[in-house]
Amino acid sequence: MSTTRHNWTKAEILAIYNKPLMELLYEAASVHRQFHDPNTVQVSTLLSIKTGGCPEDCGYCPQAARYHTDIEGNDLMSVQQVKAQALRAKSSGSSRVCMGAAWRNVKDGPEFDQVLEMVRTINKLDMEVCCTLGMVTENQAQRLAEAGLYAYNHNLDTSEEYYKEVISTRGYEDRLETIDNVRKTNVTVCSGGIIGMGEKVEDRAGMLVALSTLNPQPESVPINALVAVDGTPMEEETPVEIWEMIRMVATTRIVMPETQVRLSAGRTNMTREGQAMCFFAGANSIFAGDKLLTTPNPDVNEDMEMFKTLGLNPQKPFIKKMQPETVEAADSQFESLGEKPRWTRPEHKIDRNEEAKAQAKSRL
Ligand code: SAM
Ligand code: DTB
Ligand code: SF4
Repeated sequence: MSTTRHNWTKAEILAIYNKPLMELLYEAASVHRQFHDPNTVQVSTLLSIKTGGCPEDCGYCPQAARYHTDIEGNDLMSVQQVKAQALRAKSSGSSRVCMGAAWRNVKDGPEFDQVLEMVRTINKLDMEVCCTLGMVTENQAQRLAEAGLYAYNHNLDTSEEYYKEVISTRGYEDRLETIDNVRKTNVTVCSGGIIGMGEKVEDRAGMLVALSTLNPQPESVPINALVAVDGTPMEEETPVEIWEMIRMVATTRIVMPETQVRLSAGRTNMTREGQAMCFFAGANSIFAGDKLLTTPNPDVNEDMEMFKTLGLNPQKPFIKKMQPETVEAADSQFESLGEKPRWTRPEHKIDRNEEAKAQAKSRL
């Protein structure tokens, strides 16, 4: 019987986070060994299938159209381009491809049909397929599942309270509803967040309450360190210290023992020793490839050298859950409903988001 708890309180999580480091590490590493092979790390490759020009105002994101950043925008990639990239990722040792689109939400139509075809194509390469496309309805999640999607990434990013200081164009409840829609299908849930956005430790604990009290808990939880990109409202945030990352990973491991904890954005600022401590603390997944979505990531060869030094092995695909079957478009049970879902738009004022937007305008 699973001993995983779904009733963690903020006070309990804060007490774990703030333990003396050696105790925290020992406890997290012990939990890790109970549920996972400590020498296996899952490797995912990110692929930005539609870059930039996003209508949202997420204060951390270089892809939001309203801020002036140096990224190069791109329309939706072709299925052939995606297939070529997936094959490259496979040959470099990745078991999963995670396709990201700078969309607020999925819209039924030819572009979504094209994404479904990408999912079918990658699943047929015997790789785990993940998508992160913004908010989805239940029908859209079912269509992704039918195409052979293994995981859907949709981050809560931070606590419900601090979320209001980061994004004004959508609400926390939309994020939770999307996760719930994915949960109604056979697709696994990937949801985590970012540290280093100016939030308090209480907000980090608040996010872990929100994630750990989901039942079932997400199958994977990415922990990102903010990549502070020039032109975004968070450009001046000081980088998180490695100790904060280690504490966050360890706490996540303790409250979500079965989940795959992903050491995500921010690894270019971490030493090998720092990353090793994160693996010891329970991280058992990374994003590999020289690029995340739009920002740099360590070189694949460097990562493979690090794995060798630490005696880590990349995880094979479909170890945790069976490979889903792919239903061809012509045999689909779920037709496009042409839905126009009303996701919320709180539109409250966030000063630093407004300032970054005004600065971008003044540069035009
Ligand atoms: N547009 C979709 C959405 O927001 O759900 C999917 C793509 S979005 C880029 C996926 C996630 O990337 C965000 O939820 C956020 O957690 C992470 N992210 C974006 N910009 C980041 C940054 N500068 N540093 C760290 N993580 C970031
Ligand atoms: C996640 O939690 N981190 C990834 C993935 N899920 C989609 C994205 C990180 C993006 C970092 C900023 C960028 O490269 O644009
Ligand atoms: Fe758009 Fe996603 Fe970036 Fe927010 S995080 S601006 S929704 S791409």
